[in-house]
Amino acid sequence: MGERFFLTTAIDYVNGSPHLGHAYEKTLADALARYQRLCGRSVFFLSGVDEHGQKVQQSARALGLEPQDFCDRQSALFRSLWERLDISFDRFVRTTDPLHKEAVRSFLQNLKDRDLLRFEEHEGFYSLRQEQFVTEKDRVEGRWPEIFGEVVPMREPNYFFLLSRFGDRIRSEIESRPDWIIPEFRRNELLAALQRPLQELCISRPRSRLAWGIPLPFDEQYVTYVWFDALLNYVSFAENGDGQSWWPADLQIIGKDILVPAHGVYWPAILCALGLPLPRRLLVHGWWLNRGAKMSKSTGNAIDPLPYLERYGSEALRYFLLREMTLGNDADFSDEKLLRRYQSDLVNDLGNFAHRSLSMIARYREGRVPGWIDSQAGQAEKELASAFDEVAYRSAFDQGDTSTGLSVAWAFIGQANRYVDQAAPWRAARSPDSKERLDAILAALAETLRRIAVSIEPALPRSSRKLLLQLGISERPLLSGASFAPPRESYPVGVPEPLFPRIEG
Ligand code: MET
Repeated sequence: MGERFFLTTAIDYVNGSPHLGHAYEKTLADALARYQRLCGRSVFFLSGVDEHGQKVQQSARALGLEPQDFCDRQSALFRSLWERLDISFDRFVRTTDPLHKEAVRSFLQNLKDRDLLRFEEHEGFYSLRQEQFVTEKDRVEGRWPEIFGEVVPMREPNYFFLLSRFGDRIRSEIESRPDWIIPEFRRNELLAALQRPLQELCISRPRSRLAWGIPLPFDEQYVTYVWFDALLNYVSFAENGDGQSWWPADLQIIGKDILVPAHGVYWPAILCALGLPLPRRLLVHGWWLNRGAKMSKSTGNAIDPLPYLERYGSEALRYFLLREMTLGNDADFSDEKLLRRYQSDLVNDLGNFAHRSLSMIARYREGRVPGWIDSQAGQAEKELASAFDEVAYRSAFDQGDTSTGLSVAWAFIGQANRYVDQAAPWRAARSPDSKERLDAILAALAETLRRIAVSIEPALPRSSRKLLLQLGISERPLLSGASFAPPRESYPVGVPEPLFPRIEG
């Protein structure tokens, strides 16, 4: 087994339907998981859903369902959508899994035994939407920020995790890790938030008010606060069939709305309290906007990925999301942009190159790629051989920057298409003395197609596989094999079939 790589995504609340934003995060994680596999690492990709809390309980009630039945139904919806998008997770988290519940209870007991929990009456305000206590300090210009939804006064005894004890520790941990958060401006945002003194974190909810949660092991009158329960999924599910924990994660992928405080403050503090290491890196992505506005269940403007999946196919939707979003920023989704990317990048650049290469091999050499002879390579072939900037490709994907990584792959595809135009195999085919020249061109084309197939794998796994199979390759691709090394023996290729059908706008 080679080097290991453990990556996680946020786990989505099941009280809504999966929208494009969820689909993006899972696709981003998938592309990075596939990239790591392409580098030869053994990867554990963890993703799933968050099933407890008030909102889930309310949504279930509204439909007249038991929360568990509602969760079963919703989880299946998320899972099957991820399967359609070819999300290659290794384990699918559901926080109602008995294994997770037991793990959460034992973590809580551990904190209790170590005097890191305090029981006290708290009087203050409660945000129904965020399911947490808020304080006067959270008001902005005298008003509660919109993300809190309705805020009501509340007085209630609860268990508090002594978060404030860990403030200095997490601040210095984060300060000592300059690359901990991608992109960097988010790290500054977190460090600024950590300048303020931390409030203790209420980790319980009385059962009288909320029944749907994990009961505290030492007081069955209370259930666990949903965020505390959810964050622990990353360690409770960190086992990947080998009996060992893969924690710490090499990469945790989350949206910008759950860095402060959930993953940037609570999570490191919980890990410190449990004596566990921090994740190696956090990647914080922006949002897909619908005509400039955040997609959300409450505003009813969420974009459903399904119609796009149906119209363009999973490959095109994946490609679009990975290519169009500049890492860390927000991006605007539109049907026109998707169509444009589809036509230009997939149909014209990639599809066309694959099709013309394979059909010329079929037409001129009856589907056999001529064996490569070094001495036949001219300047054009040498340039083509070095046209893939693997260093730039790797450094982009290592940073989670799929958009730059794919633009490197597409620069290569562009160069490959220009090579065909310049080498003009059709001309060589007409002249009987150009047999060797034509052999060299066709061998270079097949080899270029193979290298392209390898480089697109993280974003376009199906197309990559189709192309490799057409080239007679059934092994799992590796990036170490992406350099120019055409076989010296002739070999047969499959009949070309279009990868991306034309779609009328
Ligand atoms: N369920 C949360 C959300 O959707 C994420 C939890 S990640 C531990 O925002």
